[in-house]
Amino acid sequence: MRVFSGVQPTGNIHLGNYLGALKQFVELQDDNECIYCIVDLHAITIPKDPIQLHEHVLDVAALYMAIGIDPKKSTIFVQSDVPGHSELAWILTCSSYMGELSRMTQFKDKSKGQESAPTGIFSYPLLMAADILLYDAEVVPVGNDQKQHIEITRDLAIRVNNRFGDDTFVVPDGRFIKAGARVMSLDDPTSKMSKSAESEMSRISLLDDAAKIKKAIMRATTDSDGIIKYDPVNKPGISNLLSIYAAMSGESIESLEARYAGEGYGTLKKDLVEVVKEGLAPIQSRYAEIRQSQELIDVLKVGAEKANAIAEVTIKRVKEKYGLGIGI
Ligand code: ATP
Ligand code: LTN
Repeated sequence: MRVFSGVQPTGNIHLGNYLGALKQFVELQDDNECIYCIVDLHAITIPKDPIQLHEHVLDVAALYMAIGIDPKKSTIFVQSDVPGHSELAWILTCSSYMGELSRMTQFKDKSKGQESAPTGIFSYPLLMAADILLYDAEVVPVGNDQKQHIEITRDLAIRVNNRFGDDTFVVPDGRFIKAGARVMSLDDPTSKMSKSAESEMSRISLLDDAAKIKKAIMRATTDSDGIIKYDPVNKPGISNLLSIYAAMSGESIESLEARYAGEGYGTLKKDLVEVVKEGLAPIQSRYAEIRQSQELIDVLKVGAEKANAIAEVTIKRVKEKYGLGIGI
């Protein structure tokens, strides 16, 4: 199957992004044709410092490789290096409705009805649909928060296919992460771990050093009844730590509950610090090596060439359907 997904180059890639999305990217690459993108055009929907944006693009690319995405198996590239994304986004804009875009929860949350809401936030889903449809992707691994974006991508593909024929677009399916893979904030376990949360103690970023990992975990909010039990509704803090522990170590939550029965939260936290440190150490050392190597730039160049070769075929086909250009 052809798999496509993307991550925004916004820095602070955290355990939630890793366990919820990126780890799946690695697992899928053995049996599928995977294309992984760094979506810098999406990042500029909110103004970014150009130097920092460029650094973040390379950070994410290096992280992709450091977690195990193998450029020999998967295509890794930067969205703005393939002009087809912007081109198809415009064509899709002309097959979309103001109403359906206005109903997107991300737009409603971020625009809050203001006159000054950026147009890029409004048309964000069309660029995301273009990303996916450009590569005839069949499967799109993403977090649950992206469900609405996958739905509108499908609606657009079906709408265009109804007009021009089923050979225009492949209608993609989302592959959503399980509820347990949702990592919650460490200092407020009722909200999700997020890149944009102000408090550094709310998250563990993949590149955090040992001291920061220790501090964030040891300070993580828990309840006061002292019982180590997985119960996300009544005990969100300890449940979050158990699920991070399980995801990082491969041990089941039941087995952890049994092993820590009768122990205090401090013991569990101390052990979790070690598990997270050990889990991230190999990623961090690979990252340090890749981030400064020429190999990184070479991988992105080859990736952009491979992506362009696929994208050009789709753009030609779609332009023909719409009657655009002179067929060159
Ligand atoms: P923001 O701070 O803007 O909310 P984010 O941390 O949610 O950002 P994204 O770039 O929107 O990060 O997400 C990248 C991928 O990681 C998406 O597929 C998303 O669903 C997933 N993801 C993000 N946060 C979590 C989380 N806490 N648990 C599991 N998966 C997550
Ligand atoms: N909107 C996504 C990022 C994204 C994406 C994509 C994911 C942009 N284009 C195409 C999958 C496929 C996010 O915020 N996580």
